Amino acid sequence: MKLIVAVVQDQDSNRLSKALMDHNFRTTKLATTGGFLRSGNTTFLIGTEDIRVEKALGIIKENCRARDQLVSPMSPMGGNVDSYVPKPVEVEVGGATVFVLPVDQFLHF
Ligand code: 2BA
Repeated sequence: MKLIVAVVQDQDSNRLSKALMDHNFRTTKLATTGGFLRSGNTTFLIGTEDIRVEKALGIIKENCRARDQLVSPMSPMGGNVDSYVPKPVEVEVGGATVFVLPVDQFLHF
């Protein structure tokens, strides 16, 4: 058994949730925050048999897309400084960041 941990953008989370459910995957959604942008994203926990991992990854890939997001860099002094007008820079936020972990034990009481 494997645990798939997938960090996705909030905009894709409902569609992904529905697609996974339509294919009988069990999921848990966590409201999370990206360390870099400090904005909300969604983390899915998906426990599944080894033979279904590729299917789950395919569904994640199909339902999540990369988007460009503008970020205002902090001043070199840290925080906001009146004379410092930061120029926003664009970063591409990926469709999904996925980790596949082995599961030692799965208990369901
Ligand atoms: P954030 O940490 O908010 O990062 C959002 C996007 O900002 C990243 O997209 C990347 O394009 C950019 N970025 C992140 N750190 C950067 C840095 N030090 N310098 C320049 N640009 C940087 P993604 O790579 O697609 O990541 C999307 C979200 O997935 C991340 O949101 C974070 O919540 C999660 N994530 C990505 N890699 C991770 C990892 N190795 N471990 C845990 N979570 C991760």
